[in-house]
Amino acid sequence: IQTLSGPVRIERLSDSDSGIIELKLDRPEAKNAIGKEMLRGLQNAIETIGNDSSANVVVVSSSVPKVFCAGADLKERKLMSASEVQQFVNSLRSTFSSLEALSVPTVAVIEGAALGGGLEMALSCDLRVCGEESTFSLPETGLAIIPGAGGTQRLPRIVGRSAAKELIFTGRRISGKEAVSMGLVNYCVPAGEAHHKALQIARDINQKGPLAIRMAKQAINKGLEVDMPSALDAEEECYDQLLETQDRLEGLAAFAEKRKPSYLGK
Ligand code: CO8
Repeated sequence: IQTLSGPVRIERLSDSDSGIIELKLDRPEAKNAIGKEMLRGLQNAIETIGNDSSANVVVVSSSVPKVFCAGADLKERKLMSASEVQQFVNSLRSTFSSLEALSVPTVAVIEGAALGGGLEMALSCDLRVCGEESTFSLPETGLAIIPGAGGTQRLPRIVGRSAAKELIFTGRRISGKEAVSMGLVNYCVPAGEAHHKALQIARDINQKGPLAIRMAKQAINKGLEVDMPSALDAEEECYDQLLETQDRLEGLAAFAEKRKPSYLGK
């Protein structure tokens, strides 16, 4: 896999972890704030991962200590006209939607601050793991805007409308412990251990039938957007796509032979 450099890097792990891709935010001077260059980096990284059929799971993290992402680059934004802001935010929206739409699971690792657009990026991932010293907030209303890169829609779908409204109306910063108690993150672990925990989860996912994981993600995501009968149809369609796969037969053979399955993704 191509290793992208600049404020966004991607790296593939090796050997038995080779289906795991790391996407790392690395703009220390601005606490990973998302400006134009960072946005381009994210777009390239997501496109590269989307075109890589051997990727099975993506871990999204920060290389900068004590911060996941400080949100939109407020210094760059101050210099933009309203139409430039609109264009930028539109690109940010579609970038987060492409992240969400990756066919493979994504796990965000939060150690430190996940604020504004930074939290919206984490909300576009499938799972979130944080360190205890993390803080989460959507401070946009304090800046006289609203979370406009998916925050008003993805947050209530994850934590429920009441909790989401309180966080968005007040901009309150919450801790990792509170985040896990409201279901905003899947796990809150001691500070510094979130990446390790996310890798454990990624390894578990990477052992499973790769096509099954893709179909499970697709069935869940499609189903949540539609009524129940259509959702069950979506599940059936995804299930049916696995019936003719070699991996399904391998799963049955491995069970009968009491060994670990060896999946090929076909
Ligand atoms: N943009 C630009 N620069 C930033 C940002 C940012 N969001 N955040 C931090 N920086 C810069 C600081 O200005 C500082 O630069 P300098 O050294 O030149 O003074 C440098 O990063 C280090 O920052 P701190 O000294 O503040 O570092 P700390 O470790 O003390 O604190 C924090 C780190 C907690 C991240 C703190 O910097 C902070 O609170 N930042 C502001 C975060 C914020 O308010 N983000 C929300 C932005 S709004 C948003 O994301 C909306 C996006 C949705 C798009 C849709 C809109 C319609």
